[in-house]
Amino acid sequence: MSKSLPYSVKDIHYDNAKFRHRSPLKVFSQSLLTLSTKRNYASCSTGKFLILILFFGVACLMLMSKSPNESGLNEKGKVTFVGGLRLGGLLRKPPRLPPRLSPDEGQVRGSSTNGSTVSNYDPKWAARQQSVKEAFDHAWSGYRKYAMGYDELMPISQKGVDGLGGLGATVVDALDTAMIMGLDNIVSEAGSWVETHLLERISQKGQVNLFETTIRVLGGLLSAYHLSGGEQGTMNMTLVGPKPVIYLNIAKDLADRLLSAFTSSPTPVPFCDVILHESTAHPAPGGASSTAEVASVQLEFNYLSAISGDPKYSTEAMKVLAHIKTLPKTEGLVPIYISPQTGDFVGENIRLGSRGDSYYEYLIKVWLQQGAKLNSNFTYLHDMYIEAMKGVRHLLVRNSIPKGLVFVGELPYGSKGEFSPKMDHLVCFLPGTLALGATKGLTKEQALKENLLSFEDLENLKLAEDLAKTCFEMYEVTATGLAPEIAYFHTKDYSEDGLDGGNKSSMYANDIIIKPADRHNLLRPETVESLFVLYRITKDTKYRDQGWQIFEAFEKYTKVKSGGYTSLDDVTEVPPHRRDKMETFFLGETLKYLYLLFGDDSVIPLDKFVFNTEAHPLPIRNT
Ligand code: DMJ
Repeated sequence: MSKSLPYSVKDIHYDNAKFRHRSPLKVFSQSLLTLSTKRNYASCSTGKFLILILFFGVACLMLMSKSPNESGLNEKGKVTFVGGLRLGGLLRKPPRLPPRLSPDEGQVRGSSTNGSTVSNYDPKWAARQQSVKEAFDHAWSGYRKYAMGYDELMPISQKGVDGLGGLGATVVDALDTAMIMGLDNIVSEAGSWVETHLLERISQKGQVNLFETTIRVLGGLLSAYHLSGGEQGTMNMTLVGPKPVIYLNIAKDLADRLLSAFTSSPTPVPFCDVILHESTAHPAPGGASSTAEVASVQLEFNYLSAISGDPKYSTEAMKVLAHIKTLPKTEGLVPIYISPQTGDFVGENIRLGSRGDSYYEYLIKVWLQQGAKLNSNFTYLHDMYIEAMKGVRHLLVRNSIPKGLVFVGELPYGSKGEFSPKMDHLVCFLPGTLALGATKGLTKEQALKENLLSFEDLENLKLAEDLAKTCFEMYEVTATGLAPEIAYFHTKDYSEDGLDGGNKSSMYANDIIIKPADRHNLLRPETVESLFVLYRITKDTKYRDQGWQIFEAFEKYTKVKSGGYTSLDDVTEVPPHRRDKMETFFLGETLKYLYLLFGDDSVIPLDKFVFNTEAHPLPIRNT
C-alpha cells in the first residue's frame, strides 16, 4: 500500500529567505553591507581586484534577477527589460521549464489542484496506471483507424456506426480522458476534429436523445472546456488542442438546440428526442420519458450557465427537479417513467437500474455542485436524496442465500407488489454515489475525525461498501471475470438451478444467477467507477486490487488486436463470443475511472469536482 506523507504542504511555512523573491535593490544593498564588513580585506590590492569583480557580478545579478513577469518574456521567449534594452540573448537563456509531465505525473510530484500535495505515489500502481493509458491508446487507435467521426467503432468489422445521432460521440466522450492521461497526440486529434466538424454536424443532424447527447457530447465539451483552462487559474491539464472558448461555443450551440426539449413541453418535464437541425423536440414513441433521463441533465446545464453567464440553461433544467420534488413518491423512490404531457409519473416500476439510476445520482451531485451547504436553495435535493436512500435500504436491499451478499432488487409493481431479486450492472454506480454522498468527497478518516458523518451517512457508507463487494463478485463469479449485464440473486423466495456464472470456485456461485439473455457485457463502467470512489474515500487498497483484476479481464477477453475493444455476448463461457461494438463510455468512463483509481488522489479531487453520469468532471461551485 502506498503511504501518504505525514504532512501536507499547508503545514510547511516557507519563512526562509531562500524561497522568497529578492529584489535587485536588496541584493545590491546586502552586497554593500557584506563589503563594508570586509573593508580590511579590501585594503590590499588583490582585495580591490576582487571587489571590482564582485561589483560587476552584482550589476549582472541586478539585470538578471528580475522575474520573467517583471522584465517581460516577449512572445518569442527572449528576455526584454522595461527600457526596451534587449540583453537576455547575451546574458542568459530563458528559464528552462521542467519537462511537461502528464497531468497525473505532475500531480504526483506535488502540484495539485487543491493546494494539497499529499501524494500516494507507488511504482506498482504507476505501472498499472500506465497499462490503462496504453489500453486507452489502443482503443483510440482502433477508433481513429476505422471509425473516425462515427459515433462508435465496430472493432471486428473494422468500421464505424452512428448509434447516437452522428455527432462523433466517441471523439467527444474520449477527449477529457485523453487530457487527464496527458495523451497530447490524442487531445490534438480529437480536439481538431471537434473544432473542424462538430458545429457543422450539430447544425445538420436529425434526431438525437436529449439525455445521451447531454451527458456524452455536452458533458464532454464542458469538461474539455474546463480541463483546457477555460476558467483561468483553476485547471489546465492540456496545452494542445483548441482554445477553451471553441469548446464553449460549440457547447452553447448544442445546448440551445437541446433546450427545445424543455420549451416545447407543456410541463417542466422535457421531451426525450430533439431534431437538431430544426431545433424542435418531441416525446418518445410511447409518450413517456425515462425519469433518469429527464433528471440527469442538470449538472451539465448548470455548469453551462455558470460559464456562459446565461441562466436560461440552468433555469430550464432545474425546473425538472423542482417539479419532481412536488410529486408523490414511495419512501423517496420514484417510478422509472414520467410523462411530459401531464408531468406525472407513469406506472409503478421502481428500480435503480436502467431508466431509474442517475435520477438518484444527480440529486446528490447537483446539490454538491451548487456548493452544498453554502447554498440553501438546493437543500431540498439533499433531503430528497437522503429520503430516497432510506427507501432503498428499507424496500430494495436484501441478502442473498446461502452466502449473504447484499444486493439492491426491484419493485416492478410498486411497494405493494412482489419484490424482484434482479440487479442490473447499472446499479453498481450506487456504491460510489452512496460513499460520495456520505463524506461529500472527503476521505472517511477525515470525515470521521471532523465529526461530519450523520447516522444516515454512516448507514449509507456501510451499504456502499457492502454493495461494492457484490458488484465485484458479479465479475468474480463468471468464467471470464467480467460481469453480466444483469444478475439475479438467490433468495428464500427465488432460485433457479444451473444458471451460475461459470466460475465454480467462486464462493458466491450459488448466490448469483445469470440468465442466458443477460450474459452480455458492454464494457460498462459502473463497478470500476464505484471502486474508484470507494478507494479515494476509504483508502482501502482492496478496491485497487479488484479494479486491476477487472482491467486484466477486459484486456484478456475484449481487446481486439487490430485496434479497439469489443462488447461480449456471453461472459459465462470461455472464450466468449464477441459482439463487435466498442461503446463510447469505455473511453469516456471505464478507462478513465481505472486510470484515476490507480493514480494520485489529488487529480480531480472529489471535494472539488463532480463527475457527470458519463464521467466528465465538472468543478464544484465555490462561492
Ligand atoms: C453511461 O452512458 C452513463 O453512465 C449512464 O448514466 C448509464 N449508462 C452508461 C454506461 O453504462
